[in-house]
Amino acid sequence: STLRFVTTNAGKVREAEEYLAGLRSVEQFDYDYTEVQSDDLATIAAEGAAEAYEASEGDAPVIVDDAGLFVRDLDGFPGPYSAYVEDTLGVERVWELAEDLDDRRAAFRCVVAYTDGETTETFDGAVQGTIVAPRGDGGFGYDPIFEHDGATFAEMETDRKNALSHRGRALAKLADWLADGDT
Ligand code: ITT
Ligand code: NA
Repeated sequence: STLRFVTTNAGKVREAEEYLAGLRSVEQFDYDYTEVQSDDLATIAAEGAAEAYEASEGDAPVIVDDAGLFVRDLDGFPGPYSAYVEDTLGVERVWELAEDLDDRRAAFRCVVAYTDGETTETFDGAVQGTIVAPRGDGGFGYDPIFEHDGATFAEMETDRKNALSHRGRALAKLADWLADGDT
């Protein structure tokens, strides 16, 4: 069966397709849901999923993924504003802001919300890393400035990023939950 991934971001869809291969087929539903004002990714994702399910044909479950990059010594900036900051300042400028910090530790966080119109569930994931000067041309978004275990996410193949990443961890929980429901 099919899951509709509600997102404007094709990079997220590629990762979910690889992760859920064999369990569900994933198709992109390119719909820009309302991001409610909240600093809680789970609230944003769950409300987005409910709205998108209503806007969809309603014949397949939907998932929404809300993610962000949280730099510790910038008080969690850009956090829930990560998409806006990528579009306005850009990734290079976020690196320049972090460059002057003594401690450049950061985390990616992600919440995947699932709804089939009756049941709604959220699954979260996080990964710790360090902000570095941009390297690599894979991935998307902030991947070139996020280093984990000596490589940036933009230097990794999708399956390696998926095995470590915030999204991979959230998708693993979703996959377990879907597999339980199938048995
Ligand atoms: P949708 O809301 O349509 O899904 P988006 O790209 O706006 O697409 P988010 O609001 O979840 O998605 O993304 C917040 C920001 O974080 C955005 O700038 C993304 O590029 C970035 N981001 C999310 N996941 C990422 C990842 O795995 N690697 C690098 N950057 C990521
Ligand atoms: Na978004």
